[in-house]
Amino acid sequence: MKPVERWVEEIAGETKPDRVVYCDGSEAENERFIKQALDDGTLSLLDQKQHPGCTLHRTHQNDVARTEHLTFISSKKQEDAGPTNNWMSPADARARVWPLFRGVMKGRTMYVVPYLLGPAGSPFCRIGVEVTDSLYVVANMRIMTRMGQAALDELGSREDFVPGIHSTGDLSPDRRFIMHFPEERSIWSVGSGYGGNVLLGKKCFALRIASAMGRDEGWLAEHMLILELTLPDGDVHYVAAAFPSACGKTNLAMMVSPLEHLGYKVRTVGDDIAWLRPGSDGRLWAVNPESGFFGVLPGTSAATNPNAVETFRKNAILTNVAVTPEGVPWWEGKDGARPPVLTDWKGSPWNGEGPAAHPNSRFTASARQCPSMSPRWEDPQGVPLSVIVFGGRRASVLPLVAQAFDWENGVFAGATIGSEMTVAAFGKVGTVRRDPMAMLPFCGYNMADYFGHWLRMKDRLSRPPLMFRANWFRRDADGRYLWPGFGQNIRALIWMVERFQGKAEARETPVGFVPAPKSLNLDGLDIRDDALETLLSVDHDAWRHETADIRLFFQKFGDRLPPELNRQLDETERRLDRSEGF
Ligand code: OXD
Ligand code: MN
Repeated sequence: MKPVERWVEEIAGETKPDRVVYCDGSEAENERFIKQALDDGTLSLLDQKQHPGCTLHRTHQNDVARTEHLTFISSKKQEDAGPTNNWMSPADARARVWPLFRGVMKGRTMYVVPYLLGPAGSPFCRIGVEVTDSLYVVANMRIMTRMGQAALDELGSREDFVPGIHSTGDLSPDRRFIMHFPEERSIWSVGSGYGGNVLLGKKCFALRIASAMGRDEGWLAEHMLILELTLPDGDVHYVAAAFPSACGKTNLAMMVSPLEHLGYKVRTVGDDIAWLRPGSDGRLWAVNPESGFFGVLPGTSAATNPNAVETFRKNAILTNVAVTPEGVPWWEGKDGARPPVLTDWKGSPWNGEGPAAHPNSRFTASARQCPSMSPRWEDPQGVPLSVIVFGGRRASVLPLVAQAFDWENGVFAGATIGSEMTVAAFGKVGTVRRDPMAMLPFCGYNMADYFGHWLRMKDRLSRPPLMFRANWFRRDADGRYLWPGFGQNIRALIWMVERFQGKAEARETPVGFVPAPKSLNLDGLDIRDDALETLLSVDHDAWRHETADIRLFFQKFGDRLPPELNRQLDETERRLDRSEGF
């Protein structure tokens, strides 16, 4: 018996499914599963003329987003999970959570989903096996990962797969747990049917478990999009960018270049997760471990993201959208007029109160259907990075773009990035939630050690990418956005890449290099000079508050924080003092 079969038998012995089905990922199998899911109501068909092969799924109303407070890192020692993660000891996990799996699959089928993260045969490639009692999970994993026979072939008799156990359980939030065991590299998820909690290849493996693997093996698992930017001279560059959830990563990754006629082309490599490793050439190489998108629908239209619209036009799973009586999906911000009659995301007639689609409604669609994919998106070697961006959503303080002085200063920039709370998030509106490298909910170990890992990476990079802060969300005194965003963000990306080439001019500020006057390509863009000035300005008073707030944030990590980061903070304050009035 192969190790994977032994493990499956053991889990089936505990969860007691009526039957066990190994998934091969084939077209025929998928058709069978979809038919079954349509019959049992897990999925329903959308209008097949406009959306061939597309289905709708509604989650339970109390189960519509990732539940960070029910997500745990279960390392032997609490300090190894660190101050930013919820921790439960492995013994408590056994005692409190494991009993929820006992007999939970009685009357259900247990599907065994073998999958690869990263292209088969790539040095980046890793293997996972998820067992689940949800056909919705199987159908999504088939799109999001390289699932089925290819993974079984790669697996052979190996033991080094990441096992993940998922059961929808009874969907009670009181019995919902998303557990990660970074030391033994395994995952348990119970009581949820929402994507981010149950597609165990995504946040659970590709970020939380993979970040711990990366620490031990000398690479990085990051919450980053990857895009390809081609310049008019034919030079091709790759950019990885970390932004907290809901900052438009998918839109940036799939951007349509408004400067394509001038030879500036953008193509997509990934929209959410990047695995990064130093190459023998001293550059940092990146791969997208996923093979599909699980993107937010509200606000997605032909105007904001035409490549996404084309990607989910067919063979997609739409979750928690509204529908017309004909089964045409609808969400706030979709193209065209709002249809007069809608069934809302809960399945009730929409009465005009509140959003018709859930604000976190999603599409799951294959990257192969995305018109903007780069020909290199599945390159087994990955793509070499010229630029790393750390983004935040800030109405003030952060300039549009600022280049870090060096690697250490770049790690400091990433470690201190944050977003202002919006009404949609918990906490006080306007206060800043620090979200280092956009990994706050996704780092599988102590973030202080994670910063140290980032710092040490430099020793293996003789040609490191340049690092930048970016902020598309700066506003004027009346609350209006100063920067047009979306495709126009390419102008900041061009400047970053031209810095890497040693071409673009910069002006030094206490918090990094910002574009010198006229060094940003603003061709055809209507933007006022004073808006541009504010976008590129460094407000000393605001930055003093910022550094004080960062100091408080760093204190959370105690002695474990690498001393380089406090040194960077001190130096930032000294530069602010020295350049008073500048
Ligand atoms: C996501 C997230 O779903 O970051 O990608 O929340
Ligand atoms: Mn994400």
